[in-house]
Amino acid sequence: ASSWTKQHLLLLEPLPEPTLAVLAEHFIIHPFTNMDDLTKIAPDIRAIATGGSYGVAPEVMAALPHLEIIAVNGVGLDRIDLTEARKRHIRVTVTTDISTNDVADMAMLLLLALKRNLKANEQFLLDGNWAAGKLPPLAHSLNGRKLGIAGFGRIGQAVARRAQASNMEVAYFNPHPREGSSLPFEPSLKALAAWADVLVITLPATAATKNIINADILAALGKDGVLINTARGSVIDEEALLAALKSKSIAGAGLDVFQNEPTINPAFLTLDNVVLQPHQASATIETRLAMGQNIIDNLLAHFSGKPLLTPAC
Ligand code: 8YV
Repeated sequence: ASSWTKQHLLLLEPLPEPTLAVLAEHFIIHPFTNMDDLTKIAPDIRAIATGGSYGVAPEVMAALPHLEIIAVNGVGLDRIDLTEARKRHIRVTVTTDISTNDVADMAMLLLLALKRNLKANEQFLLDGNWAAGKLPPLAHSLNGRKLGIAGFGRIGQAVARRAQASNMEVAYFNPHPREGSSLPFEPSLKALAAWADVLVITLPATAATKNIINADILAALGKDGVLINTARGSVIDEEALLAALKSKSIAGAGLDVFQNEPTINPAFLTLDNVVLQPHQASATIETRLAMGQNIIDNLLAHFSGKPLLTPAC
C-alpha cells in the first residue's frame, strides 16, 4: 500500500457536502476567512480549490510560497492569473465538459422563458385571470427563427444542437471556423447579430472579449432581437444593454451572469423584458457532484505524481 501524506488545501469557494467529505479524507481543508488568518498557514498550503466565477485573488496567490496546484470548480479561467501561475509552475485544472449540457440547457431555458412569456403567463394564472375567463397575450415561437452563437466551443455547440431540435436556423461567430461543423461560420460578430433573432453568448471572458457586446452589436441585433448570456458578465457592456432594454431597441435579455456578481446593477431589477438567474447554469446536484469529483481526481493525481485529468495549463 502506498503512503499518503495529507496536504494542506485552501478552499476559496464552498463545494457540495459530499465532495467536501471525500476531499477531507485526503487533505487538510482550510476554508478561506481573511488575509490575516491566511498568513498564519500560508507556508503549508500546497493546493487551492476554487470556483470558476470566484478564481484566485492575486494577493492570495502571492501569499502562498508553496502552492503547487489550483483546481477550479468550473471552466472559466478569467479570475486566475495564468501568466503568474505558469511562471511559478503552479498547475491549474478545470472541469472540462462536465457542465456543458447544463449550461446549454440554461441558455435554452432563458430563451424559452423570454419568448413564451413564462413569467408573465404564470403571474396571469396566479392572479386569477385565467379562472376569470381571460387569456394572456400570445407569445413568440422559436420555430424557424435564427439563432446566432457567439463563441463556438463545447457549450456553443451544445446550444446549437438544442436550437436545431427546436427547428431554429443556426450560425456562429468564433475566432476560427470549427472543424467538423457544417453550420455557417460568420467571421463578423456584428453581421451575426444583424442576421440573428437570438444572440447567445458562450464566449470565454478574456481581454479580447471584454464588452464585445456593445451598443453597436445591440443595435445590429435590433428591436425584435433577444440576447442570452451564460458566459461571463464582462463580455457585455451593461450600460449599453440596460439602455437598449429600457428603450426597447432590443426585445429582451436572458442573463445568468453579470458584471459585479452578486451585487448586480439594480437597474436590471426594474425591467419587464428580462429573465434573470443568479449564476445557476452549472448549478445542478448531478453536475456539481461530478465537478467535485473532477477536483478530487485532479488533486489526487497531482499529489501521486500522475498526469492531471483535465489540465488548463
Ligand atoms: C460556477 C462557472 O460559477 O464553470 C464556470 O466557469 O462559472 C461555474 O461553474 C462556479 O464556478 C461553481 O462553483
